[in-house]
Amino acid sequence: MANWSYKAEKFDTIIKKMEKIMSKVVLVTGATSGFGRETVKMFAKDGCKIIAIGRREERLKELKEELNECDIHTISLDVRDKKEVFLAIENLPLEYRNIDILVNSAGLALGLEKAPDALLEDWEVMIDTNIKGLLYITKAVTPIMVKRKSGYIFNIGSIAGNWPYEGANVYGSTKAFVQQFSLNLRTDLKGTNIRVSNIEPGFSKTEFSNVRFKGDDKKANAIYDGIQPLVGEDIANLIFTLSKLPLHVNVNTLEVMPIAQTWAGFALERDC
Ligand code: NDP
Ligand code: 8X3
Repeated sequence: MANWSYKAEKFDTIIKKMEKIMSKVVLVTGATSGFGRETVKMFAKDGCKIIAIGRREERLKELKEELNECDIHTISLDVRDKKEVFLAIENLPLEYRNIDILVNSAGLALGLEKAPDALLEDWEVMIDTNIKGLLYITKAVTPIMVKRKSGYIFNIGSIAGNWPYEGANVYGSTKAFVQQFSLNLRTDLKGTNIRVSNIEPGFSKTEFSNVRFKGDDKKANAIYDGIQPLVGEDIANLIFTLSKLPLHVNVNTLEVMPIAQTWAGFALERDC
């Protein structure tokens, strides 16, 4: 009897080891907050091995502690640092190297001033993060997927990439880039089995507005008064669901808004 339970235990250990080897590797940027953080949690709880990237070390530590049963490799990294991005991917621990899913969530908006009053420095930070940072990560990770002829890249675009609104100027333009890049990337990856989806969320409650209003939390919180926004979990859930679709199905773009949000229409200025 004792011998049987010993054998069953050993079998269980082997199965667990196999599951670990077989489990998917998911790399998430922007893992310290909002959509990225919830995406990490969802995939980690599904048994995936996670590479979580963000600048705030304390947040990464907290995430690792919260998911202490899961396999999480954290990297404190500024996606604008080209050299560091490539080094980080090159030096991944062996068991995290075969990245199956990439979620490019790191990004931000800075300011809501109209173009003439906006700060050029804010524009530069948005371009460097939302466009160049996303490109560095994608360029570093894609060859791994191409080599294995499999993978899924999720880019987080925005409704702001589709619809202009006052003060969105460069932020919206960076997201229009992300949309067009996603479509072109998919075109270039024809024949590799790599899927690419551009997720385009609308009004959502994360730390996005706190960052946009540069730490003015009162102003940031006020915009959610009386409105039920999307939350990080909603977007994580969509990413997770798409990742489970049959391998021959590619959702190119997915625009999603809370039910409370619609369009404002065109504006006309009379006698100008
Ligand atoms: P959050 O502010 O909650 O999260 C942004 C994440 O991006 C943080 O983890 C932050 O980490 C990371 N990040 C920002 N800059 C850098 C950088 N230079 N290097 C590495 N990481 C960086 O906002 P959201 O979760 O809402 O935003 C995620 C994405 O979703 C963004 O691309 C945003 O534009 C987009 N989006 C947001 C919407 C919203 O209304 N919330 C709607 C549509 C799209 P850290 O500061 O630790 O580096
Ligand atoms: C964020 C959504 O509408 O605030 O990308 O720009 S919006």
